[in-house]
Amino acid sequence: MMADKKEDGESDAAVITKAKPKTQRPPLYKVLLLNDDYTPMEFVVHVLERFFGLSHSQAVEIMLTVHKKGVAVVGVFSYEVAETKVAQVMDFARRNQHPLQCTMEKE
Ligand code: TYC
Repeated sequence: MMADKKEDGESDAAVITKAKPKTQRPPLYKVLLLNDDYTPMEFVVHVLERFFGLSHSQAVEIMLTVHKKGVAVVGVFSYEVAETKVAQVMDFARRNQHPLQCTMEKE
């Protein structure tokens, strides 16, 4: 074979392969608050401050978004944290006899 004759399928194109380590991040979950016609606005604001650590103005803003649009994302958390927040909100609403609904969904 001649010195620089290529074998079948061989080319001069440079192939650069970089090992890309695939870091596995745990999936995140959005916690959603749903609107209803009965839960008082102040109660929702209190829930957002108490369980999500929001400032009063942030809490009012999100409550109003839910009130107008029907739903809003309150925060994004790991599965366990999201599950705990949903349980805390649902339990607190139930104990205060408000129909407030809080759910989570995979991001
Ligand atoms: N719509 C309710 C009212 O008019 C207020 C409200 C806001 C309820 C947000 C639930 O997630 C909610 N009193």
